[in-house]
Amino acid sequence: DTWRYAFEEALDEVQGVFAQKFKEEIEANSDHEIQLFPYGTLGESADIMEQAQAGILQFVNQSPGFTGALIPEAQVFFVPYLLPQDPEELNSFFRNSVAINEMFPELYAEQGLELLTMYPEGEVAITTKAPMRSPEDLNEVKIRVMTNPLLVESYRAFGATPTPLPWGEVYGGLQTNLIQGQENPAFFIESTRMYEVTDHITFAGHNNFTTALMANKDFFDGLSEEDQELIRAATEAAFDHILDYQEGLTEASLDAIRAARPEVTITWLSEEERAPFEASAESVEATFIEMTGSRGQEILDQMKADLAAAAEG
Ligand code: 6CS
Repeated sequence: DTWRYAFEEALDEVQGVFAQKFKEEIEANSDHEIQLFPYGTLGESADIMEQAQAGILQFVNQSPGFTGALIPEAQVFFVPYLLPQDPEELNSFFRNSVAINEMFPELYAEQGLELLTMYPEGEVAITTKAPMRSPEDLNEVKIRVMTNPLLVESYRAFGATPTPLPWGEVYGGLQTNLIQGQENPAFFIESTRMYEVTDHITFAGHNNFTTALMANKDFFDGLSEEDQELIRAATEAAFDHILDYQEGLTEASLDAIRAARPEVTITWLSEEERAPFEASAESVEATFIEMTGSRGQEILDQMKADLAAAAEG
């Protein structure tokens, strides 16, 4: 039989590399086949989620940037400066987090989804048409964000005018000046040529892009134990593979951008410059708790405990 698996990126982007490894593992170890649907083949991110919930797709890779509209607690990944940038610490967090491995699966299950794993896709950079070093520089600047209320809130706290849009409208929106900036990891800025329509790439250290692989829960629950184990093992192999794959990816992507368009500036804000952005985290955290109540508080507390454990190594 054939299992359908959709994701939000192209085959040679991080989610695609993950998906190809997953497919390879499933097909090498069983008679099942995986049919991959990259970004655009079945619509936008919101469309593939609907199809997965309806059981038309067996697997879907979607970022909390979009899932946050469905599962409010998943917005916790948009509290700025929560995740560390150190890759070892970050990877250890994703591997061992109780919040991710034990608490989130229950919330996803309520939406008919079996959460298989969450993994990082790289430090997020903000790309803009005008240079940005302070919240004042973002005044009246329309920054496109994924359709996630807390991400909107965090850009408002950064001093910008957040504009939630599906991915498909971003390149054109920048071309026509409907928006003047957006945020994404370096590999995605390079592969989707964001450097053609924005001129300044700024790392504020505020986040790392998180994404998640899910299965339709009725499909997953109906499988034999052997098949469930096969899927868990393939997920683990793809998880390990994607962490290895990302070693040096940000630097290589920035090099490719410099080569493609030398006039683009690439800036890492100093600690001093980051301070006013970091200061906004507290209010965004408070908004997260307002939106999600005690369940959100429990997730946030557990995430902080998981992050502290990852920092200790
Ligand atoms: O910004 C977005 O909408 C997209 N960014 C990434 C890195 N992956 C998929 C998502 O659609």
